[in-house]
Amino acid sequence: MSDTKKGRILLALTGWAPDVWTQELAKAAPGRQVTLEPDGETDPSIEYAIVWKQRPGLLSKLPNLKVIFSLGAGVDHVFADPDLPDVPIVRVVSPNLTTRMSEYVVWQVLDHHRLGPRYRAQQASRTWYEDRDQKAAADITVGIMGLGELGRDAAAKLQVMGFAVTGWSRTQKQVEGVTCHAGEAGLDAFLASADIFVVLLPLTPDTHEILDRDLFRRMTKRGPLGAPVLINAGRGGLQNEADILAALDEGLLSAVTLDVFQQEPLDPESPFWSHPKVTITPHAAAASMPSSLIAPMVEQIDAFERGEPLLNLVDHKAGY
Ligand code: NDP
Ligand code: OXD
Repeated sequence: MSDTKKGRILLALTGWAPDVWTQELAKAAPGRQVTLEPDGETDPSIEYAIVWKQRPGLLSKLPNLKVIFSLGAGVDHVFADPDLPDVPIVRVVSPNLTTRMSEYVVWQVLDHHRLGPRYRAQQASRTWYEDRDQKAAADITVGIMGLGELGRDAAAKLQVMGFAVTGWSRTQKQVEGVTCHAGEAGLDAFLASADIFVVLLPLTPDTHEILDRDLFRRMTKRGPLGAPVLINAGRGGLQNEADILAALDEGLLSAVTLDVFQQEPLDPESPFWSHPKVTITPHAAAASMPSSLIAPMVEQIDAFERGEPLLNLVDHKAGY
């Protein structure tokens, strides 16, 4: 039976089927009332909103909204609403998601390091060509853009494989075994430091299309892979897609893996699909899983109602 004294939850999703989420909410919060958008507009009993790409203007109409929970680690989809109310935003920080993201990063770094794209092309053309100039992981430096929850875990796991790791963040960080650079002042040294660049940045006004021709030009071309490899598992809005294609054709980049795109799903006509130097995954690096995300959110709501502080809060000013 639902307890009407407990704040009601609004679930507002775009592009994701709601059933698995409502089922998980029913399991994790049996005593709490849940409304599925588009119902609930202006409902004064709604105190919490759990969202993925909520409809712009929706949240500002809720008179008693206390907290917004993002169903992603990234919150650019929440800030895309120009009428966002000024309430705390909690984002996903989950060991389950972090682990899957690091699996993706290690998989893609190893794939480029161990010439996966070349061997798949050779197989397609039935070509037997043995490369005798094999590098070890220790010969390769991986540069991680974004040393947050995901970047730090990926850095640790890449080091276990033997890679040297450098990193870049907004504010100076200290991460074991990682040469850390920060801010605009540290960007050139960072870009000169690595052979494979892994992007785990949030999309904010400061990082919008940071992956452009100018940045690729500043990356080192002296490493064992020749031109650098780019792996973007952050957000599509971080990348200038025309510049990536031009950089591949000009040899500023040797190969890219893209999990995220400016427009998702990626247009079937996009040149990325058939480019021989491009590996595509469909925003699948680390999916948000109801089974691992909903129970901790409900626990946070219960704790908040007991007067405890919210965890994993987003900085509204920084945008992440
Ligand atoms: P965090 O907020 O924990 O870390 C973000 C990192 O980026 C921090 O190190 C931060 O610096 C750095 N950063 C932010 N702005 C700048 C800037 N202007 N210049 C340099 N560095 C900057 O985020 P997470 O690690 O949890 O997640 C990162 C992103 O990964 C998410 O925002 C999301 O977009 C993406 N993601 C993608 C998924 C997928 O399936 N493809 C799944 C999950 C997340 P500082 O340390 O100084 O704050
Ligand atoms: C996220 C995502 O931000 O899945 O968590 O992209």
